[in-house]
Amino acid sequence: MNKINYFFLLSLLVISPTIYAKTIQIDFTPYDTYSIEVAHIDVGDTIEWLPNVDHNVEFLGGPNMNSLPEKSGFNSFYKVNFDLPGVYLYHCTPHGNMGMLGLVIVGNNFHNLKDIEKIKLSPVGKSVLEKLIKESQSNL
Ligand SMILES: [Cu+2]
Repeated sequence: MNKINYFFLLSLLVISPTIYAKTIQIDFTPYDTYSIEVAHIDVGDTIEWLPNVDHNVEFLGGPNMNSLPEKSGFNSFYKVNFDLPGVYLYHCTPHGNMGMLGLVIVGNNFHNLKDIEKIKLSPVGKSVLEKLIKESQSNL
């Protein structure tokens, strides 16, 4: 292999994770819900939540409970890159008690689902979480 081909292959190896990683956007509906309530993504993908004056994103659980993404501000772009496979649960700080929740399933991996189910929520929140978990598993 000549030198030019070698560097070409090497650069392909370095940049390919960036090429294949996807970004999806989540907006807010007029009904105080996230436009995508159950997001299935691959390890390395990014989610962007669009700015909204009334809503934000606050993570309640994930595969590493000691290192959850920081809570977002209101009316600001928020983006999280997901490097760990597993289930993430988030809510909107002021509307979480009304069931404004979202799930992110990274790499089709449910190993920490039991921990997510143990997270303390309002009765409405619990019922929405149950619904979202069912939905997340029927989409497989
Ligand atoms: Cu909200």
